[in-house]
Amino acid sequence: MEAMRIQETCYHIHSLCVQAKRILVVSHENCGDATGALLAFGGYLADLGVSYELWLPGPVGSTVQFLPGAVEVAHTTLPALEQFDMIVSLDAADEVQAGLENAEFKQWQTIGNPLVVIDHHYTNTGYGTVNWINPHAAATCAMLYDYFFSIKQPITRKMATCLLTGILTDTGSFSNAATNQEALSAASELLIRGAPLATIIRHTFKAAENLALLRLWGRVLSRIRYRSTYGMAIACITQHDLRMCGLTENDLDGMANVMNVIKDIRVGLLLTELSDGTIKGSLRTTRDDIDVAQFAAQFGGGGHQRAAGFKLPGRFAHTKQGLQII
Ligand SMILES: [Mn+2]
Repeated sequence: MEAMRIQETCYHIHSLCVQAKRILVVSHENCGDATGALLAFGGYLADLGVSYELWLPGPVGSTVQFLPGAVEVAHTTLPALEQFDMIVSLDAADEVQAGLENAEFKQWQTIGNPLVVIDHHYTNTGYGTVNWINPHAAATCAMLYDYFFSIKQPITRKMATCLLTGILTDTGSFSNAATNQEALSAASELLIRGAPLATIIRHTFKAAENLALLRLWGRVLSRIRYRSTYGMAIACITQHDLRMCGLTENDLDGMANVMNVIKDIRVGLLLTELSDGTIKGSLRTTRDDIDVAQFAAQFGGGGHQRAAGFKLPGRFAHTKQGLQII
């Protein structure tokens, strides 16, 4: 029954894509799954011959710039929405994450054009006119694999590369709890279609071999504090740290996973000071009995049970008590 419903949803989304004149595809910034899903969907629309534009609210992260088509992705201001009669939002739990929260978007929504949301965050607000939300999926890229399979869309080598990257990054190379049989099976099919596993791993998981990142890790790890009341380890990255290591915010994809290697903590929290005057909080846990998405929601954020995040206005300042958010 469930499989039937997914099949119907896929056909419905496919028919909307075929009928559209020009589609805007959006996702959230700095994540392998988001960028992978965006580019794979672009490959599919190109194959359909539908006019489209790919857009992210920020630049493509440095670890996924190798993906085919990454240079095509626009990331400055949101394109004028009047030129699109359909929007597809991938891997973004709400309009803000997708970068769609402006007044023009509110206006666009009143026209009644389709807004298709495909996502696996269980905190997804269902902000589309068509919502396909599967919190059991390992990655949005795993859902898109099902989508292409359902509508019998051939998956090219380029699309397979993008999809496998999303599955690998969201499952931490099949090491975290998001890993499931469907993800492994999809990965196996994507390898058959030519996805270069070794290349993807080299770009997305060997970042620590980069000397600048190792230096940053050194600074961050040396400052980790432990709050025994909450069983929480807290680390922070300041703009000063980034400057000292010659890095930018876009080099930090996957950094929060460092918190996962600490044994015997309940939650890891990485606070990153961003150049736009906000602090980004990234929460990780390896435990089944803790839901970090609920924690993030208290600060207006969201995510998954084991990985979530939020953003708050603020910056770090040195005080007598050490680094504090002001
Ligand atoms: Mn994802």
